[in-house]
Amino acid sequence: MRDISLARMIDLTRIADPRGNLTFLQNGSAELPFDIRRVFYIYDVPAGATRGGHAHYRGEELLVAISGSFDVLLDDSATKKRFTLNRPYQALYIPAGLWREMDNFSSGSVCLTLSSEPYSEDDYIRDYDEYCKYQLS
Ligand code: T46
Repeated sequence: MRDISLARMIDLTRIADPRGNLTFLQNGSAELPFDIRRVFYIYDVPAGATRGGHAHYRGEELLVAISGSFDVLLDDSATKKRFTLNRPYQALYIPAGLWREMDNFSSGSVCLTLSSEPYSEDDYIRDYDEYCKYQLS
């Protein structure tokens, strides 16, 4: 059973500056739970759209709302927890094995995702019933 309590918000380093603030992430930093092997971002999300609807067998992720806001609903088949991401200096850590759905994207929002794995469709569970069986295995 992969437990939802392992998911958490992480405060990232923020370098405040009158010219504008700066946040960085690099492998080896204490705040990073894994080494980054892939980066992708989701943008131009239409109002009312929902994304996600899957779990990963191996992939761990950090999600950051680098612009705007959106919600992430995590589910371990026993417990659900909703997180609102709306700060570019906060990341949601999603360990492997949790079901996730994303909604409430604000206009102009951008979801930056850092992943511990390269892309592979084999790492996805996209059927919720299958996911619940996996959680019992
Ligand atoms: C996740 C959430 C937060 C690729 O070819 N390479 C990639 O690295 C990714 C992420 C996706 N794709 C392809 C696979 C699909 O044909 O892009 C298409 C859309 O992917 P998907 O429907 O999985 O997108 P989301 O927004 O539902 O989920 C994505 C990530 O897939 C997932 O890992 O946790 O963002």
